[in-house]
Amino acid sequence: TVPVSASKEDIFIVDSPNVTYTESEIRSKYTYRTTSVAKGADGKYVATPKETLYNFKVDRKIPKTGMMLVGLGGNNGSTVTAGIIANRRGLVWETREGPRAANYYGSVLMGSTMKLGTDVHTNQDVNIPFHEVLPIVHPNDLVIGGWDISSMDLATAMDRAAVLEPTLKAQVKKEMSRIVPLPSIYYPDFIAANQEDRADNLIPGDKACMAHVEKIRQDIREFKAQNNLDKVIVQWTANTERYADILPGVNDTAENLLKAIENGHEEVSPSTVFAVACILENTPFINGSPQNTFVPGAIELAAKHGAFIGGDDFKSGQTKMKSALVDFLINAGIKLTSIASYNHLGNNDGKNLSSQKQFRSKEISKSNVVDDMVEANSVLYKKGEHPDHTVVIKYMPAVGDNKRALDEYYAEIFLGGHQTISIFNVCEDSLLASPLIIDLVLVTEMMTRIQWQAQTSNSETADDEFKGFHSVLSILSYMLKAPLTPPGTPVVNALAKQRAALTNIFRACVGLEPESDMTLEHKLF
Ligand code: NAI
Ligand code: DG6
Repeated sequence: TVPVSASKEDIFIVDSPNVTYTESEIRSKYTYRTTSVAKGADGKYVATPKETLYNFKVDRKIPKTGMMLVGLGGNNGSTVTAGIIANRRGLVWETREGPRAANYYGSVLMGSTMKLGTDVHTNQDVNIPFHEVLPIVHPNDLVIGGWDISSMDLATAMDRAAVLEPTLKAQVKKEMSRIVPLPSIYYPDFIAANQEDRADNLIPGDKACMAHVEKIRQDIREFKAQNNLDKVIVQWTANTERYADILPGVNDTAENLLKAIENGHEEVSPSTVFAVACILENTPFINGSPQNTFVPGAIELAAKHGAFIGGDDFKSGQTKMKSALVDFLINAGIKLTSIASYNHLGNNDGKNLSSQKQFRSKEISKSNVVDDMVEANSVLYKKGEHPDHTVVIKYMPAVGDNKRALDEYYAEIFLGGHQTISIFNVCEDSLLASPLIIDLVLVTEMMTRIQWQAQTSNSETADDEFKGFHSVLSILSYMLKAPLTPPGTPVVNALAKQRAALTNIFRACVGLEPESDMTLEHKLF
C-alpha cells in the first residue's frame, strides 16, 4: 500500500519508514555516506567508509514571499520583473520569428528535471521537474520591489535597458510603470564616475552611517507589511563596486564593522551597508555582483545572527560554460594550458566596467573559477602549476545587452599534441541573468524552511535541537561565479558538482538517496 501524503499538490511521495509527512512538515532520517581518508606511517592512504545520521525537517507551508532587488531599475532588475509579470499573466507576443510565450528557460528550478527513480514496470527513468521535489515558492507569486539610485519607473527603465521585444513591453508597460524604485544609498567612490548622471534617487548622505542601515531595514519592514508578506529575500543586482580594502579594526570583525558604519568610515561600501541591514533584519541577502561585499566582519555578523547570505556574482554565460568545459577537459585527462576570455558588451554594466577598479572586481571573480579542478588533478598539474588565464572586458555601446564572449581553450593532448577549442557566445546578458535571480531567491527561501539535527542513538530528539544550515549558503554556488562558502571550507567551482550538491541536498530532505548514475539495474541481469 502506498501512504497518502498530506498535500494534494505533491506529485510524488516517498514510501519509506525513514520519511514521514504531516500537514505542516516532511521529516526524513537520512544516512550521509562519505569516505574518511588518513595517510598511514607507510605513506599509504587508508580510506574508511563513514556514515553520519541526520534528521531533516522541511516546513511545507509555502510563504508569501517578496523579492527586493538593489538595482531594480537596471537591465537585470527590469528584465526579471517584466519576465515574472509575463509568466504570471501567461503572455504571448509576436516576434519576427512568430509568437513567443512566457517561460522560465534558464532557471534550474523551473526549467530542469531530476531523476526520481526507475519505473517498477518498464525499468525506465522517471524524471520530475526540479521544482516539484520540495514545496518551493512559485516565481509567479513573488512580490517584487527594491531600490535604485535612478528614479526611473520600471516601464521607462525597461525601454532604457533595450532587452525585450516591443510587443512584450507593450503588454507589461502599465504594470511596470507602477513600480518605482525606492531611493537608495550612493557613495560615488564605489562605482564608476560614469554612473553619476543616473543618481537622482538618493537617501541623503555619501558615506556609510547607521541611519542608512536603519532606513533600509525600515524599507524592508514596510514592504513586508504593505504586501502582507511572510518573508523577503534581498538581492544585489546593482552596479559592480570596487573592492573595499580589508582593514584591521574597520571591517575585519562584526563589532568593528558596526563601529566603522557608526563612524562613517569611507571603506564601507553601499553593498556592505545593505548586507548589514539585511543581516540585522534577519532577511537573507545575496550578492549578484563580484565585489567583496562580504568583508570578514559581515560574514561574522551573519553567523552571529544566523542570517543567510550568499554570493558572489551571477554566473550566467561565459563562466558557466567555463566551469563545465574545464571540468570536462581536466576530468578527461586533457591538460588545459591556457584560457583566453574576451568579452565586449554595450549595456550599462559594460559602461561601469570600463572603469579600471570596477573591472578589477569582475576580473577577479571571472579568473578564479577553475582553481579547484586544476588542484584536484595531481596527474596533470604539479603543485602550484596552473593554466594561463586572461580575462578582457571591453565596452562597445553598439551591441547593447547582446554580450559577445569569445573564449579560446588551449590544451595539451596525447604525445605533445594540442587541442584548441574556440567558443563564440552571443546572447542578451540580462535574459541569462534573470532566471538566476529567480533561482537564487527560490533556493534561499527554501533553505529558510529546512532544518537538521544530528541523529543520536536515542534518536527521537526534541524539536528545539533542530537548527538551520550555516549562514553562508554555499548551496547557491551553481548560480554564482565566485561562490562564498563558510569560512575555512573549500570552494567548488565545477558545475556538475555544484548541481549535484543542490540536487542531492534537496533529495536528502525527502529521504532520497543521491542521484546515482551507476544504473546497475541496467547492467547486472
Ligand atoms: P545595470 O547597470 O543595468 O543595473 C544596475 C542598476 O543598479 C542601475 O539601474 C543603477 O542605477 C543601480 N545602482 C547602482 N548603484 C546602486 C545602489 N547603491 N543602490 C541601488 N541601485 C544602484 O546592470 P545589470 O546589467 O542589471 O547588472 C547588474 C549587476 O549584475 C552588475 O554588477 C553586473 O556585473 C552583475 N552581473 C550581471 C550579469 C548579467 O548577465 N547580466 C551576470 C553577472 C553579474
Ligand atoms: C562582461 O563580462 C560583463 C559581466 O557583467 C558579465 O556579463 C557577467 O558577469 C556574466 O559573466 P559570465 O562570465 O557569467 O557570462
